[in-house]
Amino acid sequence: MRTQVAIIGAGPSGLLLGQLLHKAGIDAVILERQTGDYVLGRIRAGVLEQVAIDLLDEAGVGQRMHQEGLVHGGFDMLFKGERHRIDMNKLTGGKNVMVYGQTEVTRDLMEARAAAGLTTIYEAANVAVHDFDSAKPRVTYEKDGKQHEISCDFIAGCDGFHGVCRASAPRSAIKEFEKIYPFGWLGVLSDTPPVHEELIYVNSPRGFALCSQRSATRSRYYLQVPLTDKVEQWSDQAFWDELKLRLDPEARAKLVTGPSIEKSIAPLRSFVTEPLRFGRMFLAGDAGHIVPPTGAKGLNLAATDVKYLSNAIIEFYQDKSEAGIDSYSERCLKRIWRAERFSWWFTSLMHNFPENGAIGQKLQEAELDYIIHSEAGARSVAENYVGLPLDFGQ
Ligand code: RFL
Ligand code: PHB
Repeated sequence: MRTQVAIIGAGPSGLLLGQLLHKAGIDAVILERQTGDYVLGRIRAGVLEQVAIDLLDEAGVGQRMHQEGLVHGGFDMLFKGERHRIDMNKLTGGKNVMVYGQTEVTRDLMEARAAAGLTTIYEAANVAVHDFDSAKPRVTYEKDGKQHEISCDFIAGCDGFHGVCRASAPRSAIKEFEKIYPFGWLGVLSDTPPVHEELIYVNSPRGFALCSQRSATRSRYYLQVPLTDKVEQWSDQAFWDELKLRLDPEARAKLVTGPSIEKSIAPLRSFVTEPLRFGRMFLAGDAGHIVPPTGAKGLNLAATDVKYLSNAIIEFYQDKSEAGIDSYSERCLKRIWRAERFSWWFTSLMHNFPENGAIGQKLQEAELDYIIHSEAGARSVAENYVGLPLDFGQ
């Protein structure tokens, strides 16, 4: 088989890239290791920045998002038992975020791809990338016991943190930066009304908690837990009991509990690969970087990578220019490091680090107190949370 762009991975990065290339008349094939249902079953991101919203619109898949997504102009920070609102909208001159689950984004993209009759090969086993240091890259894979090969002009590594593309880059050409946090997030999804109309980020001496949501009837909650905890150890009742202990009295009284429909533990890490280009292979999204989820930046960063990558590939075919592909890595990395800094800082501020002792908790509370009483402090949080403008620092 021959295509212009072989995209590895049918997560949000790969699907969005496929859609944007299709709009520009560029042919792409997507190879995905899992089934479509498996991809849709992964409960992940919930918050979209304006940049991601605009891009989904550009890809022609924004209709349901605008109908069902919830526009949020602020969020609460809870510490020392009291809640304080960060009015993002006011502090950023009118910017908001949209609460719309990654599952829904993925579903919209999958449906658009199917409607356009574009090729996605699910359950592609042993995907391998070859000759990306030449003008004739190839991808091989197995499907239904048969070996297949795709020749292409470019390979887009949209295959997440555990993917094959980054792992295939020459070790001498790649630098990796990593921080692993000593805790994870235990997440529960439940068909219960959210405890509050906006998100609540909680700093408590018992550990971080987050009250998020997917709709007026579906909630998503998270608890900081030790990395040694196993999800089987956490009954629904134990989860709700612990969440209540981390909330303020009003939220505790209002919290509606119910059976979990999904429960999982995610480790937290900060990770960046440099560069994001290896000849004719590019990394985009979680394949190139991971942020801890505290700032809700992962999916949004993936969307900006894809925006830069699709523009670069379109420029290559339409204008016969390599300027975009040459600057792809550097452009993305600037934005990635800014989001890495914010996600690391927000994680450090909101979580319990037992190794920092009682003084650590007091210092976090003093910093939180500064943020909510200083317009400059609050604005800094707000402008990062809604997402820095694409031309920031240019
Ligand atoms: P994905 O979603 O991991 O998709 C990669 C796809 O590649 C496939 N794959 C392969 N296919 C073929 N051959 C191989 N060898 C392959 N290896 C892997 C995989 O099966 C998969 O389908 O990466 P992508 O597309 O770059 O998307 C990134 C986002 O998923 C991620 O950044 C976000 O989910 C992060 N994140 C959040 N981001 C936000 O912007 N806002 C949030 O509120 C937010 N909350 C979260 C999050 C991530 C979380 N977890 C579980 C890590 C909350 C959590 C709990
Ligand atoms: C979510 O709803 O899954 C979510 C929201 C905000 C975050 C992380 C995750 O910072």
